[in-house]
Amino acid sequence: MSKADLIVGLQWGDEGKGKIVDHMAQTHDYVCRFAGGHNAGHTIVIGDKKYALHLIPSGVLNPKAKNIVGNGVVLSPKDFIKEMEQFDNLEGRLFLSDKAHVLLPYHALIDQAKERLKGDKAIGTTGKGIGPAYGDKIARVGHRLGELLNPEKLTAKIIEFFAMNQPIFDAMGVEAPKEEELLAELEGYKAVLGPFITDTTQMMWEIMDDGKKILLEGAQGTMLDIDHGTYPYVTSSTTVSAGACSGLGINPKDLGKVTGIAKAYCTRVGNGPFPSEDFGAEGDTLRKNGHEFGTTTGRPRRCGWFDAVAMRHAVRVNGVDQVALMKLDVLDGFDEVKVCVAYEVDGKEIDYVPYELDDATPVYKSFPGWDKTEGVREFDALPETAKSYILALEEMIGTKMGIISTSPEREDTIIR
Ligand code: 2SA
Ligand code: MG
Repeated sequence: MSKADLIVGLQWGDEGKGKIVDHMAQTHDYVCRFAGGHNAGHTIVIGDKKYALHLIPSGVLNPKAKNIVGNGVVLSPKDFIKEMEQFDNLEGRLFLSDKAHVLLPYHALIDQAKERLKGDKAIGTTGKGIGPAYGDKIARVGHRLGELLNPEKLTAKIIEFFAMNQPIFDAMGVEAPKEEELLAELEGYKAVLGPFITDTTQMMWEIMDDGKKILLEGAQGTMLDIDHGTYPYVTSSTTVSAGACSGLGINPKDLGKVTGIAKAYCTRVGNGPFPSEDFGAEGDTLRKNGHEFGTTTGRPRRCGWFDAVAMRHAVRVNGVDQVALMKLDVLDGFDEVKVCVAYEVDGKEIDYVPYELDDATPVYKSFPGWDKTEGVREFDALPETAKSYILALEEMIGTKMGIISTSPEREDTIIR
């Protein structure tokens, strides 16, 4: 019987999970996605080839690994098929849950329409239709991948759904799909995806019973979690470790080592509170040095300092065993580095994440900067002030920084 190791984002996404998942995927038999959709995304460069992964698990780049997309995911057949085209050896290595919900083009149209209608209250979504697809699931009017195996029946259900809700769609300027076009589209999806659709819940139980090494790949981050993030400026899935259980059909006792991924500073894309955001030159330097532009949407990311308050919250919610601290090298060259160690809310200093972060102002502690950590592969070889920074972060969040990344290269990683 094996337990599944887990990787989760501890901030607002984009923490650099891709580098760690790719590294760990080399030593696991199965890599499984449990939440989110193609709003996730990271680029992997191997030799002279670049792969864009949004929903196919990162094990796809390890020929010996198999990949499971669990029931907690919302899957866009159109985008998934496009992503599959980068690989030619997926038979027998890729398994899609028959209970995963289908994200169709109209979900993206609804997402974009709702964001337009919200004006300055927009969430700043990726516009991929994630919220509307999960919305249909929760409202029990969604469609599951297993239904794709009967395109005629699914077409009839979708056409009926639009007919019943036409006034709402008219108000949003979303046109109903034409029946014949929709049928042809769904038949095309079935032809490609049909062979990969299976009961992945049973499969998870079997591979755990067989003692296989399993890696669960989180998407987005804790502060985007539908319950524990900065609601409503969140995504629509359970991005924290508990989501791996509901999103794959395994129980909490099946979870093994939880590795939380965090940047040595902090970013977020889209709207919503970000207490340690820096609006000045230092934020610009972080964006420039960190190449902080969204993988999925290309949007410039909002940049700021490491938030130890939100990190303590994330470490506890996820049950993190070790933190992988990413992009330490982006802080090279700063005279001083700041850490948000508390929030001031209504004139009071608090050290926890309150109901709302909108009015939280950061209380900073400053640390002496350093010249260069880029490419360092041993902890003891780091500049003294960089070591002090890391040890201080460990102290503040009460968790070991077992992995420290000092560049995008696989080898530039300190393991402690
Ligand atoms: P949505 O499209 O409904 O999920 O958007 C809701 C909010 O969640 C934010 N969001 C993200 N923010 C950062 N990174 C995202 N994806 C990463 C990428 C990958 C990852 O690099 O693409 O970290 O897994 C991501 N996805 C959603 C979005 O900006 C809204 O604020
Ligand atoms: Mg990313």
